[in-house]
Formats: sequence, structure tokens, C-alpha cells
Amino acid sequence: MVLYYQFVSFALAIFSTTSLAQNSSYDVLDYVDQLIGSANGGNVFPGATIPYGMAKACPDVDSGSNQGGFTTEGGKVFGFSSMHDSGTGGSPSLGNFALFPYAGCPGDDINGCVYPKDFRKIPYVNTSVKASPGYFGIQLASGVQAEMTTSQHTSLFRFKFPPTDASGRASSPLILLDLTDLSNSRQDNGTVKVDAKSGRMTGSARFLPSFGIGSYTLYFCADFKGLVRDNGVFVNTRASADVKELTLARSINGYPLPGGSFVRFTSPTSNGILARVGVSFISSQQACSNAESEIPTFDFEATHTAARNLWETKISPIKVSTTGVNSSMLKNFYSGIYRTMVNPQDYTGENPLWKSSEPYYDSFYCIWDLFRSQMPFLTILDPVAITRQIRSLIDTYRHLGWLPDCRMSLCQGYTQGGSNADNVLADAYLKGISDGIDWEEGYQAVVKDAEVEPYFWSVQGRGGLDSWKSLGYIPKEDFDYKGTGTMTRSLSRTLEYSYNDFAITQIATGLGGKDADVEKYISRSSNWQNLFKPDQSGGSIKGVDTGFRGFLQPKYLNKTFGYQNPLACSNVDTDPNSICSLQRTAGETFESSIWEYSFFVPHDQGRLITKLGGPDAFIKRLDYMHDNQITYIGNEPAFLTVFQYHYAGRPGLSAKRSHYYIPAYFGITHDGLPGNDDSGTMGAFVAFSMLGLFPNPGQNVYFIIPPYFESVSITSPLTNKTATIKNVNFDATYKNIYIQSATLNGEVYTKNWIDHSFFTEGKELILTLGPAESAWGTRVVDLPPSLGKYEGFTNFTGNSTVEKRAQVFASVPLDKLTEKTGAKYWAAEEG
Ligand SMILES: *[C@@H]1O[C@H](CO)[C@@H](O)[C@H](O)[C@H]1NC(C)=O
Ligand SMILES: *[C@@H]1O[C@H](CO)[C@@H](O)[C@H](O)[C@H]1NC(C)=O
Ligand SMILES: *[C@@H]1O[C@H](CO)[C@@H](O)[C@H](O)[C@H]1NC(C)=O
Ligand SMILES: *[C@@H]1O[C@H](CO)[C@@H](O)[C@H](O)[C@H]1NC(C)=O
Ligand SMILES: *[C@@H]1O[C@H](CO)[C@@H](O)[C@H](O)[C@H]1NC(C)=O
Ligand SMILES: *[C@@H]1O[C@H](CO)[C@@H](O)[C@H](O)[C@H]1NC(C)=O
Ligand SMILES: *[C@@H]1O[C@H](CO)[C@@H](O)[C@H](O)[C@H]1NC(C)=O
Ligand SMILES: CC(=O)N[C@H]1CO[C@H](CO)[C@@H](O)[C@@H]1O
Repeated sequence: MVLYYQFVSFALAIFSTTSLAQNSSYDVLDYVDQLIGSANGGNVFPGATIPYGMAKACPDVDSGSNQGGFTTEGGKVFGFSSMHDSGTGGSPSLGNFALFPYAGCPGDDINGCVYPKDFRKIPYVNTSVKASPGYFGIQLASGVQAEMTTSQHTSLFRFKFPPTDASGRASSPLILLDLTDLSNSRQDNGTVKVDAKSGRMTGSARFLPSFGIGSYTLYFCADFKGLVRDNGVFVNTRASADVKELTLARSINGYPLPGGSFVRFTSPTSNGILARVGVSFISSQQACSNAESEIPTFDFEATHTAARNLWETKISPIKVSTTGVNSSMLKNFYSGIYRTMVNPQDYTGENPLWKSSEPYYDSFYCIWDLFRSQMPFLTILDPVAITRQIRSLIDTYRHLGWLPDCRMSLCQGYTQGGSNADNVLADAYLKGISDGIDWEEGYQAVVKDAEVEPYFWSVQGRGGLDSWKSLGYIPKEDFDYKGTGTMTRSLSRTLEYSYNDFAITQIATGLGGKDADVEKYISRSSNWQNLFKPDQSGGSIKGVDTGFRGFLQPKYLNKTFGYQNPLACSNVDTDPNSICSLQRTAGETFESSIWEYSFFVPHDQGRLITKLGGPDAFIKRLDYMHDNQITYIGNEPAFLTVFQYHYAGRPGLSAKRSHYYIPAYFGITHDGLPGNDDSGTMGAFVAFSMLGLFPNPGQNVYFIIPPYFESVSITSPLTNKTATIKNVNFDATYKNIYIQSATLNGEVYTKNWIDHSFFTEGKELILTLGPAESAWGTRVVDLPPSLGKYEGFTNFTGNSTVEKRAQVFASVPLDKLTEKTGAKYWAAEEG
């Protein structure tokens, strides 16, 4: 803080002191809005949870995009369940064992209540929705009010009933528990047992994962606080208090027979009726003991406060100066951060698949998304959690033979491209994540991905490894008898495998003694070049040639190029017959175009820039792609392209592009996300961008742009040291978004990127901003590392325009900068 003021003018310093003093003590949670992304396909889980909690309570609605349970799209509520995923794009996940409340049954007859979820569902009162960390509240059109909060494995619901039911009779509330899930996937043996005296309900059922193979069994234990009148079971439309146990078979004609239990109360107590639902993947007994130990006295306020405190502890290490900025920016930022800790979920102690003392996390949904922003973000803000997640990934390899690529509900999820856990491990390894991690075993796991083809590579590892090793690319129409998987995406798999192999070199180099491996995988990481076709046209948009030449193209086994329109599966692809996902009839790129994938060489931008015609041509092409909406910021491959200007020596254009997307495409409204949040990857994209440092995931590199706030500070939970970034000449209307000069810990800093020690060692970066691009960070010595050389760059000493600008803005003579900073590092890199 103190250092800061010596860099700003006196008048500004006084203003800042006042405002910082006023604003340093804000509550970070006041800026969290869980409802961002609750409409328009954001698919976020907006309900009550603790960080990484297994219990996630919210209403479930019948909206077409109820992947996260509840949406603000005006659907009808059919229940309140305790398990959810967030932001996902597969079928709706989990949503098991919904409760549903009635103030009373017509005619005071339990058979007067409606049981099947298709018929019982009712609208909710739009204005009643209240969500905050650890809490969700809503009122149903029936007048019943529902509130919920959670601990690690337990939900606590509080239902408040009107004094009289719909028929005017004094309320005698009934709460049912349905052996169902969001996507009606129940398989065999849904069972429930009701204890006549205590009203306790226990049971389980087997369900299907939402984007994977296999099945999972979940157990529950529901207890109620209220004056119990009677209880029993229901099947389809009928109920009886005389029967206390029920077992149901799998679905019939695609619809599981509705069934479950109910409990009725003599009256609604003024404090409401409490329902405590424990869940477990081990047993009903464990579900009960989880619930009893976590929420022993049904204390709603205490549970809520504890949940809120957990969130506070997790998020408050990041503070910003609120001076001048629109509070929507703060909301955008902190809500994004919040969502990075909803999924993955900590199922430690709840894994029935193998015995281990290691942590077990689930809902890596999916690593193809998570590796690009969310997991690197947690490495900064919650290194303890990322350490546990890495240990869980390695333990999964230990017991199942492979690192997961996607995982949910104890099941293997589908692989979208490469074996991207390799990137996650490399990222964490390079950033010093180590506590209790067996990195040698982690290394074995990533090498297995690169060397051994699994029998079923749709859910683990990589396919086509024989071709990969012998030809240096994944061929279109490969001959692959070693394993089975969807034989599509040859081009995007080639790119992702190239980067995965580079990730392996990063761990190998650090562990040491693996020179042969490093050489081998460096060589394979260059395989992307084998699909580069120098004369390939970029295609036409609305009949107009894009004018660009030189794109990747698929290649056959016989080494001749095939053809895929470089704009196919782009955001401007208007062909209704384009198939772009995991369908067997899809093409050679996954969920995006060759246009965009041609940039995905995160480790070798120097060589890529040369292939694409040099830095100016590279910049033109990036601009063209963004300006013409070829890329879609609502899907993860777009993230890195926002910041790739840094590699061509134009860091200012990354800042500009970041402001082009935020907030225009990432707002604070319910429909404010451009696509599925994919756990919290969109949230992490926003958080990183606004923080002013964006990672090249899998490398120890963060691109520097000015934070969206006058200052940010992040205290490392590992070292307790606080890193700060301060903007001099900050302008909340975001006209001054170009860095003119910078200092790091008081020394002139000209590199346009920084490494992770910034966070762990609590460094201070001071950026002086201006309204136009400058020479800062433009020289080859200032660029982030690349495997291949940067060629054809005009550094400032050769460009009088840039030099002149730089002289105007920079506070230090430019030729002095060279000696002081980057040059030394770069020499070592190239060494
Ligand atoms: C509630 O909100 C939804 C979504 O915005 C809207 O479709 C519906 O009409 C609203 N209902 C009422 C009663 O205003
Ligand atoms: C369902 O329960 C029956 C009786 O306990 C048992 O024989 C059967 O194996 C179970 N089915 C499954 C799929 O668990
Ligand atoms: C703050 O941001 C919101 C949401 O983007 C916008 O509607 C509002 O006009 C902004 N307020 C000011 C004062 O700029
Ligand atoms: C290579 O294989 C492709 C696909 O089978 C075929 O269309 C093409 O004609 C072959 N090229 C040569 C030179 O054999
Ligand atoms: C960081 O601070 C916490 C709380 O004051 C303390 O428990 C912990 O030991 C500190 N860690 C380090 C590395 O100093
Ligand atoms: C900068 O440009 C000058 C003149 O072209 C050249 O001699 C020098 O090697 C360049 N420096 C770097 C780091 O590229
Ligand atoms: C010098 O830099 C400016 C600004 O980036 C650019 O417009 C111009 O084309 C460059 N000149 C040369 C000779 O490269
Ligand atoms: C002086 C100043 O910037 N005060 C701000 C402190 O924070 C509150 C809440 O964000 C703002 O409303 C004030 O404008």
C-alpha cells in the first residue's frame, strides 16, 4: 500500500487514501450473485452449497436447461433435491431424492395429494428467489416457502406453510421424498424405508451419470423436525400410511415409476418444518451419521453462518479497490470467483470404488474445460484444494489405471480431445504445488497417456497412438485396432496431443534425469506442424474470401491432405447440417473450427507466428477472427485467443480484446453467461481477465494486462504473502487500458508476462496506464517463452513510431530497460 502512493500524483494519492480507507473493509460475499448464469444455458447451480461441497440444495425445475437444477427461466418446481453439478452441458446431473411440500392434502386425505413429479410441479414466485453463499430461498405458488442451506454431505431445508391449506382447512403439511433424479435415470432397486416413530427415511437407488458410462448408487437419510402425524410410502399416484417399505424396479417405457415416502405433520410450526437430508455414496448409515455429525440440532442459522464463513475464508484473500468502478464489475468478478469453488466436489470418505487415504474429488466436468482457466485459478486462490484435487487425480490413476479426463457421479465421463489432465498436472507442478503429491507417480500417469493406448479411449487416455508415433499426426480415417473410440476430431486431437506431450516435458524437465523423454516429447509436441497446409485458404464468409492463407487441414494415413472447410463448426457456420460434437458423424475438429484451432499451439507461438506470416499477419488474423465472430467466447477454446496478442508483441491488444468481451458477453444478469459455465471455467475466465493476469495453462506464464480495478491484492494461502497490482492513471471508463511502463518490486519491468512466484512471493507490480499502445512489452525479449524462435519481429529500436511513443510514456530511458530485465531471463530460456 505504502509504496503505491509514491507513484501517483499527490492529489490522486489523497483521493485514493480516502476511498481505499472507506472501501477496504467491504464484504466480498456482498458481490456474489449465484443467479448469474441461471438462464440462457449458463446451467449454473444457483443453490446452497459450501466450497466443493457434496450436498448442493436447490429447487429443481422442468426447464429445458435444468442441468444445474434451478433456472430463472420461469419453469415449474417439482422438488427440492440435495445433489447437483454446476454449469454442465451433458444431460441434467444428479438431482436425487427430491422433497416436495404440501400445506395439506385435499380432503385431509393423503390420497388427495399429487405424487408423480410430472403432475405435482407448480410455478414459483419470481420475486421471491433469494440466493447468497450457503443459502437459497424461494416461495412456491402454493404459498409454501422453502429455504435451504448445507454442510459437506447434508442439506437442511426449512419449509414454512400458510396456516391454512388450499381448501381453507388448517394446514397439516405433507412432505414427500421421491426416489428420482433430474433426468429420470433411475435403474434397479430404488428402495425406501420409513421409521414409523421418528419419521426417519432411509434408502438408495441406482442412477446413470449425465455424460459418461456406468452407473452409481446414492444413499440418503432424511430426518424431520415437526410434529409427525403419520408416514408411509407412495407408488405412482397412491399412498398409504400402513406400508413403511418400498422397492422399485427400473424404468418402464423410459419413465421410472414414481415412488417414495411421505411424512405428514399435525400442524405447521411457526418456525417451519425442518428437513435434514444426508447423502452418501457408501451407505444409508453413513448418510445418517454424516447428517447427525454435521447438523446435529437442525440449527438453520448456525449451518448457514458456518457455510457463509467458509465462503468468506475462501474468497476474501482477493481484495480490490472499489474506487470509481461500477459495482457490476465487482459483482461480475466475485461471482466468477465463487463459481470456481462449486465444482469439483470433495467426496473424500465417500468413494466406494477403492480404499485409500488420499483425498477423492469428483465432478471434474470436464478437464477439457477446467484446465484452461478454473484449475489454474484455484492454484492461486486455493492451493490447498488444488493440491487435494491433483492427489485425487493421481490416486484415480493409481486405482483405475488412468488419469480421468472427465468424471462425474463416480463414473468415467467422455473424453473430448486430448488427455488434458496432463496439462493440469504440468500447470500445478510448475507452480510448485507439492504437498503430499507423489510427482514421480504423477509423471508415470502422464507418460502412460502418451505411450499406452487404452482399450476404450472414449473415457481415458488417447486413441490412435500407433499413428501418432509413426506418422506424427492423428489421421482422418485412421486404422486403429488397439483401442476403441469415436474416430473423429483427428485435427483437434493432433493439436491437443501435441500440447499434452509438451506438458509432459515440463514435468520431466523439473523432475530431472529424464533427458531422453524430454527430447522425445519435445519432438512429438511439434507434430501439429504436420497438419499445416501453407496454401490452404481460410474460406469465405457470406461469399467473401477471408483473404487468409495457411491453415491446418486433416491428413489421411497415406499422408495426403483431406479437406475440412476452415470455417466449419465456427460461430459463423450457418450450415444446419454441421455436426460438431462427439457424434460419430462429426468432423475433424471438436466444437470449434480449424480457424480457431489453428491458433492452439500454446507452447510454440514463435513458430506458429512465423508460419502464419509474421507478427503483423498474426495480429491481423486474430483480429479478423474476433471481429468477424468466427470464434465463440462461450466455449473454452476461445479463451487463450483473447490474449495471444502478447506473443506478437502487442499486449495492449489483449487488453483491448478483453474489454471487448467483458462485460458485453459476460454480464451480471441471469442470462449473463455466453455459454455453459462448465463447472466454473467461464467464471475463472472473467476473474483472471479482470485480475489483469491470464494464464497460459500448463506453463508458468501469466499474460499481463491492466486489472479492471485501480488495484488488486491477493494473499497466498500458502505463504501468507500478498501480491498486489496497481494501476497508475486508472480510469474506470476503461480508456486507459494500455500499459506504458511497469515496475516489479520497484524495478523497471518490461516483460509482458510474469510467473507464479508473483503470487507466492507476494510481489508488487505497478502499471502506468495510458490511452494508446506503447512500446512496453513489445520487444522479442519481452515476449513469453516459445519453443521455436520468434522471427521477423521489429523491436522498438528498429521502429521509430513505437520508439517515439515509448519515449513519451515511459519514465525510464528505453535502452536501459534491456539490461535490467527480460534479456537475462530470455538468454537462460534459450540457453
Ligand atoms: C417469471 O419469470 C419468467 C422468466 O423471466 C417469466 O417467463 C414468467 O412470466 C414470470 N412470471 C411472472 C408471474 O411474472
Ligand atoms: C436388486 O436387489 C435384488 C434383491 O436384493 C438383488 O438380487 C439384485 O442383484 C439387485 N439388483 C441390482 C442391480 O443391484
Ligand atoms: C453500471 O453497470 C450496469 C450494468 O452493466 C449498467 O446498466 C449501468 O448503467 C452502469 N452504471 C454506470 C453509472 O455506468
Ligand atoms: C489417400 O487416401 C485418401 C483417402 O482414402 C484418398 O482419397 C486419396 O486419393 C489417397 N491419395 C493417394 C495419393 O493415394
Ligand atoms: C499463515 O497465516 C495463518 C493464520 O494466521 C497461519 O496459521 C499459518 O501458519 C501461516 N502460514 C505461513 C506459511 O506463514
Ligand atoms: C532489435 O532490433 C535490432 C535492430 O534491428 C537488432 O539488432 C536486435 O538484435 C533486436 N533485438 C532483439 C532482442 O530482437
Ligand atoms: C511501427 O509500429 C507501428 C505501431 O505498432 C506500426 O503501425 C508500424 O507499421 C511499424 N512500422 C514498421 C516499419 O514496422
Ligand atoms: C470513494 C469511493 O469510491 N467509495 C466507494 C466505496 O464502495 C462503495 C460500495 O462499492 C461505493 O458505492 C463507493 O462509491
